[in-house]
Amino acid sequence: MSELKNDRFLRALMKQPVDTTPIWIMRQAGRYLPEYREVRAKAGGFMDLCENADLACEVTMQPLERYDLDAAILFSDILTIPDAMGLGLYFAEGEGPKFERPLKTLADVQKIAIPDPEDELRYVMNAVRTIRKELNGKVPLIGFSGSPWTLATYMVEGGTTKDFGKVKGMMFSNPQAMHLLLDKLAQSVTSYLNAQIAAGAQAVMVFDTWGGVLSDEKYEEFSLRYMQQIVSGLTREADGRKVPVTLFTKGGGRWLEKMAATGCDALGLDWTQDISQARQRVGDAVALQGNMDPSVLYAEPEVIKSEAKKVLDGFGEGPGHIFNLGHGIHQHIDPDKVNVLVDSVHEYGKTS
Ligand code: 1CP
Repeated sequence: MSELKNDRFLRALMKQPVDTTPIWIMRQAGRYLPEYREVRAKAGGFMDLCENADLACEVTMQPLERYDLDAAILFSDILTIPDAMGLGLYFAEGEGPKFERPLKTLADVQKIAIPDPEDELRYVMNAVRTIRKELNGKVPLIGFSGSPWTLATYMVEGGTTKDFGKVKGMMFSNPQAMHLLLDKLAQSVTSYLNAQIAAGAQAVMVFDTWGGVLSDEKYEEFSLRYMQQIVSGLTREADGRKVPVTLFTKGGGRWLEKMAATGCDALGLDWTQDISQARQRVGDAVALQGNMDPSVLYAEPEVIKSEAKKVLDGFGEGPGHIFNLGHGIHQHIDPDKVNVLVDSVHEYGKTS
């Protein structure tokens, strides 16, 4: 494998000194980019993009051609695992992801099997291998998965939800079914991420987008415990380098210490958390990734620069910060605004 030319991102995740703060952006390949919309229209559907290694590679590279980003992220989706479990993922136009066969009962959960990442999910591993080759050491490649709880919400609800009625209903009325599902998902995520690492992913991130809707007690029992199981089962070194793992619970500000205690290397922060307070709470244990409000990118360049500076100043001096938005970039952002952000983080990050 080729030598890594820019390892700022990996160094920051390991809390090693860097020349300036590294930056990447959640959902950096996506609908705000006209070149993405073009390839997606040609491919037919979103899953057609994910299942074709050359197209997945092309859209992964698109933001790196426009911006001086310090990491690439595999173009795929968290819902590949439930799809491989046989739930029948489809995208209804304008409605987001849906499943043909959501899980309703313990018997449904008992029937699902743990997918073999080099079989049902081989298309993802092929994309990882193709992207690593194409990157040729330019920047590191991030692999990812959803957290068991977050995947379970889609699998039980059958799609996006606002009230989490069905999945919380199962959690309260049939905890045995929920725990069996979460355990199967934790095993699946662990082997899926380890396969991505074997295929060439140089860091991994677990997206717990919906952990924040749980109470303290339920978060520990139904989300954190299974992320802990994953962290404990991951390959932590490959090709003579550490493979850092980042946990991101959106709305998880209450639980940073507990998340850090899983043994992960970094925590993703959403924008509702104060990064300097977060650092005081956990800074020695883990690196921090985040956390500018994605909506700042609707504002003029001067506002973007001053808000980015606030995040950098908030983290303060010393290593262990990866700049990012507090959640994915919005669809209607002007792509030129991203250049303003990336360049100002690199410029101002030199002194902080
Ligand atoms: O119409 C389209 O072109 C599809 C839109 C789209 C895209 C671009 C979806 C469907 N997924 C993706 C890519 C994607 N999803 C990436 C690619 C890499 C990158 O960041 O550039 C990643 C990391 C994800 C992860 C993902 N998918 C999450 C976790 C992160 C987060 O944003 O909270 C979640 C919750 C999903 C589910 C999903 N898939 C797609 C959509 C629109 C959604 C969200 C649905 C919802 O809000 O419930």
